[in-house]
Amino acid sequence: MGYEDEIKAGSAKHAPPADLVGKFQYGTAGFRMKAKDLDAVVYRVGLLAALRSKKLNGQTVGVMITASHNPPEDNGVKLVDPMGEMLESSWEAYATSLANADSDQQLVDWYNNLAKNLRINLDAPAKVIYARDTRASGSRLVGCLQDALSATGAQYTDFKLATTPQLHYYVRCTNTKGTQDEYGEPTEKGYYEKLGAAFKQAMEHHKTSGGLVVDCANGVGGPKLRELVKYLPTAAEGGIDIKIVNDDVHKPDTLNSSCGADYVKVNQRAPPSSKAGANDRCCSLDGDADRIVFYFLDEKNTFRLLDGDRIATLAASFIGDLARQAGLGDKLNVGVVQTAYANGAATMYVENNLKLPVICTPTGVKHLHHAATRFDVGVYFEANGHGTVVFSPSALKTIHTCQPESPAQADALSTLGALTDLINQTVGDALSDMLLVEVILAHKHYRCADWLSSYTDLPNRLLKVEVPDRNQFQTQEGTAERKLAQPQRIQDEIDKMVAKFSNGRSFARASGTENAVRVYAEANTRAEADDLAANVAAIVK
Ligand code: 16G
Ligand code: ZN
Repeated sequence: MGYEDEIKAGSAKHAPPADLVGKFQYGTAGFRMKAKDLDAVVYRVGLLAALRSKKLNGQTVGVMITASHNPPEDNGVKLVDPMGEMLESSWEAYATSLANADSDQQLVDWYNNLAKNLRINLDAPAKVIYARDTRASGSRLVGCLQDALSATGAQYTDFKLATTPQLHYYVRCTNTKGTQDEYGEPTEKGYYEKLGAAFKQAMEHHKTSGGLVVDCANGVGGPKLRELVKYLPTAAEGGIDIKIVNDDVHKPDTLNSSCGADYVKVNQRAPPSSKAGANDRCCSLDGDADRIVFYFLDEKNTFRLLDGDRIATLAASFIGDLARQAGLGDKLNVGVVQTAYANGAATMYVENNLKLPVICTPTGVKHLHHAATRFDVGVYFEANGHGTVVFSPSALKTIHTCQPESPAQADALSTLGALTDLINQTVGDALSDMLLVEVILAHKHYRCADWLSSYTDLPNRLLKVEVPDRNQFQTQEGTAERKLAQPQRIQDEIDKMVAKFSNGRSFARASGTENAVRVYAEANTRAEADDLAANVAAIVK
């Protein structure tokens, strides 16, 4: 059978639900929906993965099957480019068009058209690697993917269960192996060894204090963290005393249910199952372990959240200090990238106290990541806990070739060097970020309360508004989603409403992952923030 017949045969096996054809959309995090509707989409993403790899001369492309923090019955699929970054944005439209082909023949035609328009040699080799989270639907969807890869003659490797950031890591390692940019061993063991060794180096002469309770959202982060722990120094050796909770991956319904980073961030409370006492350091991962938030109960038993903004400010301040201590203060420009959801107080703290530049981008890791690469050291985090730090090639060179002039400089350089390995440079990684935070807290002799005290958050509220068609809500270019271009009437009304609140800030944007509009509001007091959010939600509705 020729490839066209193979593609058609596979497509016939994985037909899309008729009522959804024309509606599939490669969004902020790829395709995401009820898992039962996803077979055809995954099959077609497999075709595109093969095309992408062929286009890139057989470099390895990744496919991750996950729906992250969404409910257990959902699933999703996204592509990872060769350096472990998100799929190049012009290709998102190709993914959308293949997903919406309304017959097997049309799918083949569009596949051929893409190859022709993009000048892809269909005889070129293709290499694809993939993994999935713990969702029950994952293995069935992997079957759909494999059918597509077989039909296109792609070589493929199944990394089975992995966190999303692990897959990004595997992709980059595979493509850089044997080059001067070698990123690590493309194996699970290689990932743990790299993080373990970097953590050990960064913790030289330092000790963590108190334990850390890690809520794994009953997702893939649980078993992976259990493995990682084997590569870390024990608590007695100065490592972290980690207590893992919510790591049941055998009851699929428990995934992200009343636990995990999204639950904690959205509800601004600890998981109801939490037994943590006052000042116990806690953190929560999401279902695919690319997001993390920290929290604790203060002396008055009040819940205190340390979200992505807090991790960004902590990391930026620490790295800025290290660069100065290493004598590289004027050689490394450190900057912070946030989205419109960053608390206004965090932005002011970075600009006024840390004296570092801040860039604001639209939501979605690809935007933040891209902007972060404009700095020598770019710290990017979404408030929801997704983020990382990227070091430019020249920053890496500076750090690794600098000759220290004092023991203090040598120490700072060694820690900085360790961070470049500890931090997953490909994408936000909850496990890597968790270790980063632990290192910083140990170096600064901080408890959570000290970390929290660096600035005071402005009271804020995030609401979700169900709307008939989210696509009617278009943001204005260049405003990083803080203003709507369409419907203009709604933006005008929001502006008028915000003007009634002192220090008020509010915006509405269409979600990239659900058919809803999100409303964010910030104001001087809790009551005003709630009031502003409710009023803006009413305008949007
Ligand atoms: C996706 C994004 C996440 C973003 C979220 C916003 C990636 C890998 N993930 O999960 O960064 O915060 O979407 O969701 O880019 P929303 O568009 O529904 O608000
Ligand atoms: Zn996630």
